[in-house]
Amino acid sequence: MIRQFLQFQHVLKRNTKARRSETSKRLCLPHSLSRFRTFDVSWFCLLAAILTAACSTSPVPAAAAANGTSAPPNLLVIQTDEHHFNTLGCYGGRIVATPHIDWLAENGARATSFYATTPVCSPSRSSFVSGRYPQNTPVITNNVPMDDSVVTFAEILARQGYAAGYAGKWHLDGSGKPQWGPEREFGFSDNRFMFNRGHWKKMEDTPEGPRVASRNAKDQPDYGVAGADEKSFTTDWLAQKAIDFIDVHHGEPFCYMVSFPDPHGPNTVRPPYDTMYAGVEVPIPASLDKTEEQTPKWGRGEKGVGEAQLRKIMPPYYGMVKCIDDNVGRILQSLLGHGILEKTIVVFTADHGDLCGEHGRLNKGVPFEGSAKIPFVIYAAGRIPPGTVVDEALGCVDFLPTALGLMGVPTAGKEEGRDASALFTGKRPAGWNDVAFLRSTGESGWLAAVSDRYKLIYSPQDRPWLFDLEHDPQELENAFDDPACRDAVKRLTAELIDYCKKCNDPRGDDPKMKAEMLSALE
Ligand SMILES: [Ca+2]
Repeated sequence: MIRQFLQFQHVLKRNTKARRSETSKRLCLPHSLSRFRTFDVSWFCLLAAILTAACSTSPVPAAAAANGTSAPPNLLVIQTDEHHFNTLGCYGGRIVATPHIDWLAENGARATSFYATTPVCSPSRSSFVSGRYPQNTPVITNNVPMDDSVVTFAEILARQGYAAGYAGKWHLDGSGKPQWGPEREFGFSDNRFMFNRGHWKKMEDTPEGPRVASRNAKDQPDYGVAGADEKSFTTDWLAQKAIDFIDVHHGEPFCYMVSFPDPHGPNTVRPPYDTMYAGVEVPIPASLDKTEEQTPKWGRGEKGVGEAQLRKIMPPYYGMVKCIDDNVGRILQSLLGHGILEKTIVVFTADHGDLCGEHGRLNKGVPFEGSAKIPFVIYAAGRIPPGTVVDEALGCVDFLPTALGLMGVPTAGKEEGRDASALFTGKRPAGWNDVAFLRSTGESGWLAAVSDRYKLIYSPQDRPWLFDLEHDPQELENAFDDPACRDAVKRLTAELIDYCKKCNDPRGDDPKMKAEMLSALE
């Protein structure tokens, strides 16, 4: 046990060092003593937590190896909302210590180019649960109800005998708000704690069922956080629902998704997280103030955000992330306590990002990295080698075929995403096509093809843009006309044309974009 603890310590130290170097290289975050102090305090807590876990249960990796892959694994998906990947340690974050999410990455896999198929809530979620592109679910923008014919991963697994449930924000049943336990379950048969919409902060259980505990003067639910504690704060309350489900179903195959509405605004969180990062030096993105020439037309028109506002709104955002990580720890501890962590595939991801000031913007909706790239961490003992890093571009649409591929369960055959499970198990197939497709909601109309290195965007508003993410990680220069990028432009354009045909994307018929695509092939 002590030997294993020392191994953990060694591995985590090595990864921390690598992360610091990666962070300064890729994200240009300024180093600050106060931030390291914050990290080091949490680091100490992390070691204590690991020691506790190591002493109270069997060693996870050894048990995983012994367990093999014969039994049907459980699937547990933890999703956040509007979450910038770089707030997590395993994605280079240095402000918030996220030992539990990092543990999943270090003992499983981390995807470094995983994208929201549409970087807006409802469409992204529809692709994630169905493996289909948003136009075919047909949730192309927020509040469109998902079609009855859509088959989710929960429905496929329920047909295989899995107990299935969901807690938290769903956003696929129209505009109802909060709308508890939507009638259409899509296979998540225990959806008592699913709500359609809203960023509620305080929940309660009543004899009539769950409800938002914070109420306005007219007794309507509101986003108030006053009085929320470790039981009623929404993140804690939802994590408890996941734990309750595990307590009931740990002896049979199960599939559960818990969808936290944080760290989406409002940027408020319960104590002690509300003041935990009050003194931290908020990094100011290099792209906060950029020229109009550096800004594609599809990236303009927002009111913008300044340094002072970022310094005010980011500390509670970090607090929300810390609360999420602590609750991921609680859920993992529950799996450990029942002896089923090694039998459970655990996924941590988000519906889309939050620019957090990058490109002078907040929120999402554009194809920039902070908006469209999301964390995707997956732990599957005995299936995914610890410390796996998948750099190939993937999207939400690829989740269902990939997860079921890892589980050895056939899909419904309606999916448009790809089974990328071989990338995660280290058996990279020869000739894997490194491309993911992204599309905007209707308002903007852009269409993008992304690889590990390049991002090509066509839009009705502007000429095509190409970002070379290796040479220009801040996405400030249009490399479309760079002769060195000619092959990348041609390849990604051909892929995009093919995708539009195969996946019924009407953007391929936009006269301006179509002409530009054909011209790029010449
Ligand atoms: Ca969202």
